[in-house]
Amino acid sequence: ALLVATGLAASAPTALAQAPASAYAGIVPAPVKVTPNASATFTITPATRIVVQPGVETAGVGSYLGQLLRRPTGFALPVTPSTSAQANTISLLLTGADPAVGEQGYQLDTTADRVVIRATTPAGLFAGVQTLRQLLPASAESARTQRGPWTVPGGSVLDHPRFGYRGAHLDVARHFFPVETVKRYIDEIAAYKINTLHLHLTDDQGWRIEIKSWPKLATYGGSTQVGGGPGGHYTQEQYKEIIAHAASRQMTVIPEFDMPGHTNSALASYAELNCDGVAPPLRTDIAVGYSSLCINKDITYKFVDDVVREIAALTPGKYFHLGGDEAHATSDADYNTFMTKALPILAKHGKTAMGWHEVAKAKPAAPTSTVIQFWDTKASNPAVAEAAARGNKVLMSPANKAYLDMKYNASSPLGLNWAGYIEVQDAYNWDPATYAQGVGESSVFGVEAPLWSETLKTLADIEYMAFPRLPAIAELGWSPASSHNWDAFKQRLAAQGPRWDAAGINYYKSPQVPWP
Ligand code: TNX
Repeated sequence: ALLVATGLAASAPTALAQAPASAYAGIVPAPVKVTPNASATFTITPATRIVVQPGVETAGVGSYLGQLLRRPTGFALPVTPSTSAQANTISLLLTGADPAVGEQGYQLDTTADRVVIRATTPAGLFAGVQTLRQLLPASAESARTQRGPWTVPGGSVLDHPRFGYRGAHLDVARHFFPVETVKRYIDEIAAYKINTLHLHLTDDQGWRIEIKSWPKLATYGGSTQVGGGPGGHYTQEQYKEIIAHAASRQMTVIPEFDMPGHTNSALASYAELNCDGVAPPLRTDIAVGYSSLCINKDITYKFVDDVVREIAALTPGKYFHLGGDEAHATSDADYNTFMTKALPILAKHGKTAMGWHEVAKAKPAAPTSTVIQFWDTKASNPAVAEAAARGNKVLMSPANKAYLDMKYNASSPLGLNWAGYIEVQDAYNWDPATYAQGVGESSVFGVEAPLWSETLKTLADIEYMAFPRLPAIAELGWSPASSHNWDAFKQRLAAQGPRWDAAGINYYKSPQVPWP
């Protein structure tokens, strides 16, 4: 049955095409429970208001929803505080939600005269708003005024995530991306209920954030990038701006400072950080595994302390990522020494450590609070399994499934292929709770889709690699394991295409997906 059975149907075929009858069947990530009611349709009109509960907490989500809908509709959509839902409103309430929604879920009920989203937290309301977006016609994603009608098919959704952590990682070190690009990526991935942005802020080719006690890190260490371009860095004010923008999208930022390897940009900036006291040249190639901090110099730990202290003070989130990957120029003994000294520095500054899975091999073992990020291409990684057995949580980012920088196929114009080609179905067809041996559901912290930027220079490049694979990873993180089904997913994904077209997102039109 067509849910947009309005009088305009005959004269407005595009509106019809943009609002599929099965809007509830096209939601990504798939909700836990959906109950469409084909006999009711709510329509946003010039008189529609957004209701938020009095107090600041829901107001932020209400004003975000207003910003989203004002541009395509051209309506005023005032945000008004009230304690209850009313006619011709979209209401965001922190009362009355089914307890099953937990801390991040929501309930969304659409009847002929109102839409009500209920949750126990602003994050839950925000997730409900993302589902509401996908029930509107695709033209609701346009930055310019469209004609509507702005219908929301009647029905109810009860929804909550499988994993509390659903992340995306962005490498701003190999190529630097300006604040506006990062903000836009945040907006795009928030639509798929990603709640964490892991920013890879330093690597051999560039140091991308101001450290006031070591100023040359950014001004010199950030002055180039892969291929020799001018690079760049964020001031601390700009970093705060990124964090604030992420927070407005209910997203937490995790800063990564990759150590002790992947540190050429720091070593090039300060000669005293090198064991031989000689600064190497800046690097613009894409080799890995050749650089190491000098493990036996005291100044190394002064450097780590200063960086962690300055960044921890600006970072509201609990986690701080210390990298730890591919330290091929650091001996095992030195790696152990480094982690033994560096991990307590994070704790001293109030942060909990995350590290790439090499950290699982450190001796003595990293504290069980350390989150291990699995990036292997093999399911068997004994050190990670042992860490899980000790009680460490594991963040799942297998490189041959979740790496958004891998090419889709041999003719992909962007990307690398060291972990293989990853078509959309490959990105989707794995289970975070059974993929790594010895890492069961209760050990899984969540899922994350890394995007390394050796070959990526622009927002359009980022979008092309992330869409449609990021929504596939997002669904693995959010939707119940029982809903996992490629044939159903590819249909849901197809329904996103017109939204990305309307939003101007540059996506890969995979032949595996039946785009409309
Ligand atoms: C491996 S995976 C790396 C990165 C590269 C990436 C490229 C990991 C923890 N390290 O340094 O950018 O491959 O795909």
